Amino acid sequence: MKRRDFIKYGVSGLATLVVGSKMPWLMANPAYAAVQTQTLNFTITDAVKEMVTHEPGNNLATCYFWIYKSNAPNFPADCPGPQIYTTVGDTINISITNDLDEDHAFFIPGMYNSGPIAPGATVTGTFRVTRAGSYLYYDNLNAPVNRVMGLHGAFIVMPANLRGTRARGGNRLTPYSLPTPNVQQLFNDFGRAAWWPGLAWEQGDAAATPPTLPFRQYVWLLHQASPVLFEEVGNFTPGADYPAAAFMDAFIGETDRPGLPPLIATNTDPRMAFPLPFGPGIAINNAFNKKPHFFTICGQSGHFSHNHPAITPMLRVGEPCLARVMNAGLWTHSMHLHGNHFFIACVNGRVQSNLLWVDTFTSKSMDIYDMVIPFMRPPDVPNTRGIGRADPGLPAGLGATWPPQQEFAMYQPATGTFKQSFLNPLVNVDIHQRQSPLVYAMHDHTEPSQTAQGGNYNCGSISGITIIGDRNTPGWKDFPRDEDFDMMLTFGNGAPVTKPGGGNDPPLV
Ligand SMILES: [Cu+2]
Repeated sequence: MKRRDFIKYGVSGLATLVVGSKMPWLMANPAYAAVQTQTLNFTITDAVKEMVTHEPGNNLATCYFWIYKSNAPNFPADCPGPQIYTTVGDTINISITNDLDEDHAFFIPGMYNSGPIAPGATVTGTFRVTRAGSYLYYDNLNAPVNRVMGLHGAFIVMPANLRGTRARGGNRLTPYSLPTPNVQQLFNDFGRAAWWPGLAWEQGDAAATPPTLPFRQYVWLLHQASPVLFEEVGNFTPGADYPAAAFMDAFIGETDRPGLPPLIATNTDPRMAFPLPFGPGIAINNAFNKKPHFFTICGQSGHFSHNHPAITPMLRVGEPCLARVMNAGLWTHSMHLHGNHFFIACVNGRVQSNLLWVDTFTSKSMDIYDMVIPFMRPPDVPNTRGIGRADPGLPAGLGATWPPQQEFAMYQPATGTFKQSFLNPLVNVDIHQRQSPLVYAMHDHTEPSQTAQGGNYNCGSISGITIIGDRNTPGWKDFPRDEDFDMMLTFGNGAPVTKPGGGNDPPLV
């Protein structure tokens, strides 16, 4: 274990490498911190990352990782490695240096395999991108240890033909080189069919505030981390592989072993059981369980993923988007999105013929699926005529149910709820939160993933969708936003935001 880097947890752009010059829409979005390149110049190294929780005594929780670090461009160390966006037909040069003590590799299924890279060695190569879709790049040696230790990242391939992909005219772009007729129909219908008002997936709107980018897509790269087990692997005999079977048993095994802490869930972690001031406070020691303590999406969790504009789509009704879900870890997730059902367009490389329209889908270890989120008006808003149809309104005098005018002016808790500031105990702040825009969660029904270190509920694997406006309701293109929300939105879209009907929070008292 060398711990070359310390990674600070928090909101920053998702490090993104863009191969080629065909993705100006991606380069324009600062939430991705995208840099254009033809060469993946990585070092396989290690780092300690500050995690989402604090441990007793107010220490930062940390976790040790093995990582792919981009040298040129020089990106900050992080787990996962940088997102890589490419186009079919691109040629990519590779230079990978192994700076760790044992053999490692760089592997993209069906496209590139470095083979073992000895400690201190550098492997170079070139390969051509052949198939559109969502992929993981990862270290396939000593599986699954090296991958789960953090050596993985998202590899996204866009189709080469930007003018519709099923030959005959009028077809719109899908994310695939050979979409099934039903996938093609879905993407053709966005922005055209009466029930999908607004924009096609490939359409942007520069005049919107903030501007809407075309080809809206998000990566939800799922991972789980055990600071206890990962540190043990990092401290293992230099040059020797940590036994994979023992790693899996410690990480996801279900049997308790005599004399050892029960391997059930992270809430058996004695560090978190009775922290001061509720209990005696237990000193940090090495007897904690080796289960996952942290559950991340693109390396972030809780607030940091749910409010990250490159992870959680913040769009208007009529601005459909794609979320590419990939599970680099060993845990099974069951991910439930609120507000919209989504279409499962591709599962493990197979573009689907029968598009399931669901609100929950299961992701097992190494599963990759694409979900198309229509960004329709949430159908559970009372509506007797069907999805997207004109709203007959509430009983006399109560107005319409959509747009959600009640939420526009509602604060929860109510305005005037002052609490002592976390940052400055001498200051009270109004903690009210406007119920507009509309925030819907994606949470994982595999419940332990919703915590961190057995406590801190909602510091786990969450993202969601946020509906910031409506392209189909005259006069309500954008919903009111307060300035704290605009901070995120501006970060995610680059352009200064003029908020419609919003207001500043009251001054501190
Ligand atoms: Cu749910």
